[in-house]
Amino acid sequence: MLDAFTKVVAQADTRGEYVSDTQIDALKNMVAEGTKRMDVVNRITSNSSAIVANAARGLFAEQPQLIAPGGNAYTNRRMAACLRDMEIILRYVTYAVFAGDASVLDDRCLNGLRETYVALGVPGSSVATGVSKMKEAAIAIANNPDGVTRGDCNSLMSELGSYFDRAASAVA
Ligand code: PEB
Repeated sequence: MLDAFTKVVAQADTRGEYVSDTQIDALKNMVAEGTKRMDVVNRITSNSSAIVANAARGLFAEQPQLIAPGGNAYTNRRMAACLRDMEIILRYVTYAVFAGDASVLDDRCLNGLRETYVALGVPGSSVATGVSKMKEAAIAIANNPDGVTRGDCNSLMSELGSYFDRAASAVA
């Protein structure tokens, strides 16, 4: 598992080089802008139940076959497993934003997830739809200007979005 700093070190070490000025500048910027990142993690974390529940509701409204008899979220056991999976994915996305690096998400959550869903007969494309609904909700919450000092959050929001996209495309 890497973060933005250890990744730069690992890459430099592979080439046998010192950390470059460009990389130092990028990391300096990340530190300077660090409060925004922590705010994003905090906001998503404290709204995680609503993000998961609303995304699941939206998914089942669009794909009612999932909750119909025989569907992949039919019976409370499968419904619980589905909500839990979405919560797990959201949690790993918050770790990736926190670390500024996708490797924790890749290694501990997404690696082999598609194969798991194939083996279980769970439709990966439906999971991907649920993840993209969490993406919309999480960005709306993280990018809400109320109650914070207004700043430019565009690159942070696109980074956040990219982790959800990564999760969705890993299972779709
Ligand atoms: C991945 N999900 C399920 C299982 C596993 C995962 C390993 C099998 C074991 C179990 O049932 O608990 N576990 C999960 C994950 C990590 C992990 C992400 C990462 C670290 O360790 N059903 C739907 C939706 C979708 C869904 C499309 C969006 O209709 C999910 C939610 N996952 C779902 C369901 C099951 C499951 C298991 C229904 C149960 C399948 C079954 O037993 O029939």
